[in-house]
Amino acid sequence: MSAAPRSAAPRVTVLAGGVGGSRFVRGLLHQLRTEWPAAAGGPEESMPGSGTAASVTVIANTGDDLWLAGLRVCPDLDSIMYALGGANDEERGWGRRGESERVSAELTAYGVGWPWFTLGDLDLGTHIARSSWLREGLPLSEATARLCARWNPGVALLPATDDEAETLVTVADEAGGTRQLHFEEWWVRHRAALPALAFTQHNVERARPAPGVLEAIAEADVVLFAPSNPVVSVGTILGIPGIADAVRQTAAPVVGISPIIGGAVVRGMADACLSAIGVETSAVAVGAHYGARGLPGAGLPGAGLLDGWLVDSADAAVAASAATGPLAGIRTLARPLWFHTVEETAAIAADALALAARPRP
Ligand code: FO1
Repeated sequence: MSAAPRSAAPRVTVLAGGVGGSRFVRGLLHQLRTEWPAAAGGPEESMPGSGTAASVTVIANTGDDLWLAGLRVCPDLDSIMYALGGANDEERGWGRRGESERVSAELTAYGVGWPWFTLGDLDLGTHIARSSWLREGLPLSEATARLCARWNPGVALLPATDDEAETLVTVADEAGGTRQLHFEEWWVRHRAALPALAFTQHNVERARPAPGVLEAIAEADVVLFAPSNPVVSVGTILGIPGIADAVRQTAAPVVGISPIIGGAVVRGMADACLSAIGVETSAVAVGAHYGARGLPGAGLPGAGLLDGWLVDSADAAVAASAATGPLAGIRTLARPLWFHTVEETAAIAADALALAARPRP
């Protein structure tokens, strides 16, 4: 990390999915405000929603996005915006607190939308506002900025791209062939129970990083991969042409936090995604999949991306033994990665920042 003077909080850019990503970023903000209260806009008590942007930029996955009932729905952007703006439904991890579903029932009565994908009444306000701005010709990044002007998430929230590059899941069909589903149908309707044969990002070759994304990576003091799904969240962000190379080329150290603990996913169904791309569900395998920066990447095409990799204490021994093998070139740190409270998450973020600050060998 370039020697950010003690008075200034480091500029941190996080690649994140929705639910796990927003919980991690909340801890990161807590940590930055604790270490740099002046620079980060005062104590957390005034957050969330005080509008004091810390030095954090979140690049959010947009592969889950879809048109539904004529509206553009952006699950990961909204999960992060609501969670950091203090409006999310903590139990579900998505959607709005205190939600109702009167309009959704009407849509179902008309056979509009997906009956198994609930668009809450308050949430619909977000989708209607975003869709109206998109119809005026505004890019998703501008619509997101306008939504955030109300919620004040305390970060710069950027979609990975303004273009539509939706994640499609290839599954076997009944006739011995294959068919493609939108990620949300596979994830919500089928709970990822249909074996995924492949994940593709529709039209991704035409997608470009949204304004500010490449700069946020190039100008960061630290780049972090949140403990989000390495295939359909961090992976789909990296799949937008130009973003992975920006990570490879940034002067900032790049540190990831494993979403896998002791061979089990922390949340969601990352294992169902990892098996589809032939990656074992382990902290070592995911770290090796991202690869060591400057060395030939194991999983992603091209050189690796990571300088550092946080694994849970349960994976300390296996990570240490992998230091000369699959994790060669990546500095690993083993520490508890289960997090339930903001303080626990802040401690993880602190260790990630400390690992980033260690001089490179
Ligand atoms: N997840 C569900 O399990 N069931 C739902 O009905 C559902 C609706 C929904 C509506 C808007 C939105 O932004 C997210 C929604 N989600 C729902 C969550 C969504 O599947 C996840 O947030 C991500 O796409 C997966 O990380």
